[in-house]
Amino acid sequence: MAPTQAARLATIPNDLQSFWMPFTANRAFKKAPRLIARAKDMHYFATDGRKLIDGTAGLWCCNAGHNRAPIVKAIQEQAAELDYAPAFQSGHPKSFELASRISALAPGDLDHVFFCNSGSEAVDTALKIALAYHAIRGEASRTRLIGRERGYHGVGFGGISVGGIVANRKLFGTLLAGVDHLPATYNRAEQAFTKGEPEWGAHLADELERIVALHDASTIAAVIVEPMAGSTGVLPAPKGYLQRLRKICDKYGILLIFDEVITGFGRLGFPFAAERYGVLPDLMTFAKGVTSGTVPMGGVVARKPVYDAFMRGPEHVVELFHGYTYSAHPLACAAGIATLDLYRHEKLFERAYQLEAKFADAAMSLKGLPNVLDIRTVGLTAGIDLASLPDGVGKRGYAAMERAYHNEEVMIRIAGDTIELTPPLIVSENEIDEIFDKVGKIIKAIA
Ligand code: PXG
Repeated sequence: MAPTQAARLATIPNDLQSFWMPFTANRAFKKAPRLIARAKDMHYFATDGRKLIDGTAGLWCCNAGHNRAPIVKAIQEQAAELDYAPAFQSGHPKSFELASRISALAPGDLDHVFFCNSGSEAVDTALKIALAYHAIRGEASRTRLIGRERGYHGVGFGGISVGGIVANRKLFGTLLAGVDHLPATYNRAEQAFTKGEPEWGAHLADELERIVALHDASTIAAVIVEPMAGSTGVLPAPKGYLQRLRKICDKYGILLIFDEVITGFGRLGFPFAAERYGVLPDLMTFAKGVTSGTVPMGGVVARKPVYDAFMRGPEHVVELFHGYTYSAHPLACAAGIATLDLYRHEKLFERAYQLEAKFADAAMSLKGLPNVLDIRTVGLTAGIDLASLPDGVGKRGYAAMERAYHNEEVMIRIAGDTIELTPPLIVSENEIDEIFDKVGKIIKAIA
């Protein structure tokens, strides 16, 4: 007999098979699950009660730490007051408040905020705004988008097209047409064991000149880069690189997009990396830290001239045919406002700035351990490259992650055989030492 509806709705907590987990080795995970039940401040608690220190702010998003009372309260109150309101042709006050707060925080005339629900959506939104911007100004031939090798811009078709990670691209067809890529900025021989921005590599921005010469500026809409490539192993921009990219974009009328999904909201000791580097992009994406990971939210901040270019024609007509059901969702807006308040009250961006040197020293203390090929740091972020095992790229990294969860009680991220550490900005000096001590033990154990 078929199960009743009630039986089908009942929870079946011990079945791991139904959930096709994202970016996860499903079979290995389901044999030895790494389950998390709750979290508080700097810690996760496993389902068996063990307390793990969070070395990664979730997935680079919980910048204020976990389950912070003011954010939780704001979300709870918002859910009780207004669960949902359409953002198309109507609005709720907190969406305007949060947009004003973000534009005040963003440098220069990055003054207009378009909301979506994730970093991937933010990237696709930014790319679409760039294309439409040129089209409405009568330069519809500017359709080409330029990304970068080793770039990560989420998993939408736009994002994987401009992104530069082969595994994220190779099975998904022809992607967007008319995309080209700058070379990655990482070179181990020139940059190994650099704290902060490497001296070597600014000249790689000049590759954009080569791309312009090949395609002609009249066909190029935008260049998108992460100021610090996070997902591919923490690759800070070389000194002067972003400045050079800005200059070349200006020379040819190409829009510059900074993907600040990771670097936004304090990760590099500033509200946005654009400020750290003194370079103003035309469009800037954000997500993750805007709500400290509590409610999904992403967005794009546009400079005034970009926004103004759209604000013409008959006033009853929609200016940009783009948006999501959950753009500016009330829960996300409430969470965002409370998160920005918390960042300000606890001076968490300044805290990240002040802890940067300590964090870099702690990371570099692992130099010389077995298989450590390079360590890179910037802000409260570190990437540690380990030599791959002869029988498979990523196997040593996987072993590190398993050991971290099961034995050392620390949450780490891996990208292949690179360990990434990006703790919440509330991390204390002692906790920085604790995290790197544990990672040191793991590296020795899997040697
Ligand atoms: N742009 C950048 C620069 C990102 O880092 C995205 C876009 C996409 O965001 P969403 O919200 O769609 O996932 C990201 C996401 C990791 C890791 O450990 C990094 C991300 C996501 C999950 C894991 O490297 N970055």
